[in-house]
Amino acid sequence: MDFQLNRFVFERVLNEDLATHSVALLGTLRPPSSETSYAQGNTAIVRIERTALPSFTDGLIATAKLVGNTDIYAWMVGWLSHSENKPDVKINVICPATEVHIRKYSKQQIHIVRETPALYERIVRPYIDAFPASRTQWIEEIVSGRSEAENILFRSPPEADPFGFLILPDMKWDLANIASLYLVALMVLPNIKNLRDLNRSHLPLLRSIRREAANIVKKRWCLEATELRLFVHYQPSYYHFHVHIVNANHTGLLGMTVGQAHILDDIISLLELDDPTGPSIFQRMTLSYGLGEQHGLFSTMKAAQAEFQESEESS
Ligand code: M7G
Repeated sequence: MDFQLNRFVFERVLNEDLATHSVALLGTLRPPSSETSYAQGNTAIVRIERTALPSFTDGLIATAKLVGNTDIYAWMVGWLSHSENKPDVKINVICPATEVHIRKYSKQQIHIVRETPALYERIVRPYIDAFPASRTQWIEEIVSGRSEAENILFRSPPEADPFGFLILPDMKWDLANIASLYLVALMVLPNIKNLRDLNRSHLPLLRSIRREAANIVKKRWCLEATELRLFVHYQPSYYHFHVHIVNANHTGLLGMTVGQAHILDDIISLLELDDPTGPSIFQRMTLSYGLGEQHGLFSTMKAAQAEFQESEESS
């Protein structure tokens, strides 16, 4: 095929995939000269995909603009060359980064582990309790109004306590592109640490997060409630209850992996069906999820998996 990109006449976007940074365009190919024409038609599809960034980016970013910052975290957009166009990259900076951050962002193999309620009590709860308060200082900064105050989209009234929450843009979002809209609902108080702590008494809170998230995106960005994917991570990075609120079409994100992301609607439904008298379903069930080899829970949880193999072999 004789093809030069400058002969492509754009007609419409067929698809845009934010996860692979690719776009598929439909158009036509102008013939090289007025005399020639294409016997079999000139409809053309052009798919453009961003190539991998060089591993050493020093000097690569020509300009960067701060989007937001809280505590040790800052996020910005950047341009690879000096231009007025949309930014080329999104940049996150953590400084000073802790050992936990370094491990989280290092390349690693994932293993699926099963966490029974007994393993939660023996291994996971002590792990969570050992985190210093500084780990969630950024949440304290936001809740107290010292950071990101201008970005708060919803704050529940004081009478909502102890189940008050606020909704604001997540630092994963560039605040510009609705296709990648990403908000987070953060509990005001640190009394719910994770999925395992949820019980039927939290149903009004969870329904209220679902309702307010839908109200906000409708009012601000004209998105329907059905265009949102609300989910909770287990294991999360931060043990202070929060809900991820993401454009339903923004798929393929790492944090949406099966096992890690629990859709809020299912959590609500499980609690609605739960036995109101005993311990909650999330205290009784075995939860399975992927753990990277660098995760602080990895060695103990991996060693504990041998117990399952033994009981399966004997049954
Ligand atoms: P998570 O499930 O604990 O961990 O979610 P993850 O980072 O592995 O997804 C915490 C969520 O809070 C994530 O979506 C973060 O991007 C977001 N987040 C983290 N920090 C430190 C900030 C922050 O300082 N500001 C805002 N707005 N969001 C944050």
